[in-house]
Amino acid sequence: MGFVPYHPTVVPQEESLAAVRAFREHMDGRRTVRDFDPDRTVSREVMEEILTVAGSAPSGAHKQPWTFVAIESKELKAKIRAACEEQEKEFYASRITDEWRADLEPLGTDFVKEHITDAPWVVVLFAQRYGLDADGSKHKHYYVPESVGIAAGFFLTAVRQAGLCSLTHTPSPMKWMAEILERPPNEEAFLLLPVGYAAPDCEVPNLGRKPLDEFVVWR
Ligand code: IYR
Repeated sequence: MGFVPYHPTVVPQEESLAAVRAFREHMDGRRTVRDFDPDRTVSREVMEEILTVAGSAPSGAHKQPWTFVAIESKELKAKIRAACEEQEKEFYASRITDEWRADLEPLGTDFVKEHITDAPWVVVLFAQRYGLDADGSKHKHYYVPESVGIAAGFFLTAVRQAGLCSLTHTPSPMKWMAEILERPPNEEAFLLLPVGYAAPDCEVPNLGRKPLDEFVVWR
């Protein structure tokens, strides 16, 4: 591998504040969207850029322990939706606790998952618990949830930059996902991320975010 010189673009201190403030305002506008416009498509080219950003995330020992399955096929999306809804039906009917139900109430979620068939793309992010070469040999991956979580964050940020919306959906358990998508045994489904345009009549919960002094400690 070796080393190469690295000279990142230097932003002068006086421009730094305006630059990060503009980005902060842009990111402030990101919302989790559950109502997608089924009539607006997103090109594969746009998806490639978003996924390239996601794949640029740092990872344990640079193992890049993620696989993004980008699904456009209507049949496959319908199959995944049916499997998710079967799972979620059981969750909302019996597995959910009273406290959990109360916590989800303001978000208005239920077992119906239109977003999986309405969004033009559904990306399923898999975590590679270990590396598996074509010859069947295994090798170690490190800090897998941390690495895959960071890649998901990069993905959501790129989706926002592209003027699109997404949602982090975590049907659980999700063992069947690897079967539907024919993934190898080292891969475990981590997140389901629909991507598309918000429907014209889309609404989101009227929620705010914690102010800095509630989640930052300065020392
Ligand atoms: N996975 C379920 C329930 C759910 C759980 C949490 I925590 C949420 O923030 C939202 C939903 C579902 O997708 O409906």
